[in-house]
Amino acid sequence: MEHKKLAKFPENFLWGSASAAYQVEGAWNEDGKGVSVWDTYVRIPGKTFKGTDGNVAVDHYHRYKEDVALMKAQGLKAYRFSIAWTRIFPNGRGEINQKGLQFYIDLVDELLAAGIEPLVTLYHWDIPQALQDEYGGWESRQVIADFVNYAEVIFNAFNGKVKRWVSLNEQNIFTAHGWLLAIHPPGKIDEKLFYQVNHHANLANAAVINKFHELGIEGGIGPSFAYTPQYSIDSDPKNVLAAENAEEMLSHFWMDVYMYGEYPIAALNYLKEKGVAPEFAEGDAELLKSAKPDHLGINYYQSATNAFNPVDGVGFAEMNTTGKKGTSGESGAPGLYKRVQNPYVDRTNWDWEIDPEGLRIAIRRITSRYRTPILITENGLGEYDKVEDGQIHDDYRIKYLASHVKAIQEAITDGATVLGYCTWSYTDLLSWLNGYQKRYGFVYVDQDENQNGSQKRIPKDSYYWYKKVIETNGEEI
Ligand code: BGP
Repeated sequence: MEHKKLAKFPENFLWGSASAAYQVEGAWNEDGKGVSVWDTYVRIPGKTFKGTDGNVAVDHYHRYKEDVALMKAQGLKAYRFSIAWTRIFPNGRGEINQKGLQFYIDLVDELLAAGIEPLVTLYHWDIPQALQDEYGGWESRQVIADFVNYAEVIFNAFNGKVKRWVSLNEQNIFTAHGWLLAIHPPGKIDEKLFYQVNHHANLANAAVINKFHELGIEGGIGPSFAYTPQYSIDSDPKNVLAAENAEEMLSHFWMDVYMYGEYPIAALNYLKEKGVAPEFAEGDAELLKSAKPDHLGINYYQSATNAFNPVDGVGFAEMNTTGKKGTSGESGAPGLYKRVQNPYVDRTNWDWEIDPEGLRIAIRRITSRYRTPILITENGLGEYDKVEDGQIHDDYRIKYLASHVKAIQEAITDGATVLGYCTWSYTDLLSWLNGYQKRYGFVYVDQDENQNGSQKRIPKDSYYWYKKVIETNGEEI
């Protein structure tokens, strides 16, 4: 649809930016914090780019006041961050670690005093190692009760102060990477277990949403899904079906459960045929149906293009974690789809396709299938940045972000409800597998890929660009 004139962004639109505890905080063993699965995983040789870890990360734990001051000067309206479960309950449950909780109380108060709305993610991948050791973490249903118990403490501590919540961040990524591809903790390859783990995460998500509503917490909650809209390479029906398969298995498989409380028919049928479908216990179906997210969080980075993949076709391939363009292999799911290069879009140095139109398509598809308010909880460009005379001229990032903001505006003009936009990320931070050389921030952090540097903060050109966007409520992009 071509519009003669684009709608204005809503008055209270949340112009935000995001981070996650493990990627920014550091202080990995301070003030009583317990060990998370990521603290353990990064210590296994060969798992992350150049062995990078979040021991110090970008030292946000000690520098949060400086970071919030930068946000305030920029005029940021919202800051999305996650709480480390291991700071609250070092062993996953039991006695509250007051010092750990205090860090987040201070952070939230600092944000509120600066006029910035805190958006809190309950879980951004860092489950306590103690729970992993005790019962396999997400592999056991026991995790549901422990997660709800942890969340309840957080809800009560911030009721009235935090209005928008994210339950689970990118369940599709942490489960697939952890139990299917063995590139995130606990590093397993077990398809049946993967679907079961994912089912437990669905139940935990539903239970936490219900708890939030039961407690009558002010505001709204929903999961953040990593949505990659799937395209077909052309109009050959075989390829179109491959794209449908990908959308069903990679998108609806999660979002239908969040929004309808049911797995999509063709996907579940396929898993049953293969003998890997999740086992339902009594009450599971009802629990999934009963939870109603108030919004759906979307992390959007790219689209994906598909072609037919026979049963003996390509499977998973190495990912490009080195930043050498063109080094990612061809990957797919045999008998379902194969990911191919889209000739119409460019790619980043990490081979992520740059497709702003894809964000409009994503919002449109979600709006039409689920009719829910959408919160863009992540979107951004990971690139190399260079300091020149004390400045960072990241015009490529501005171009990326501006085109995505425009896509959101077009989607709003199409009739979608979008509550806000959080860029990834506020400061530069640890990219899980790609280390510190892949930068996303508005604020440069002086730390090289070998983790050497002063941690000095320098606002990039994109910082000033976003300041203007916020000031004009998106009139000037
Ligand atoms: C999302 C995660 C973020 C962040 C981002 C960028 O999947 O929610 O935590 O890391 O992607 O990804 P990467 O760091 O791999 O470039």
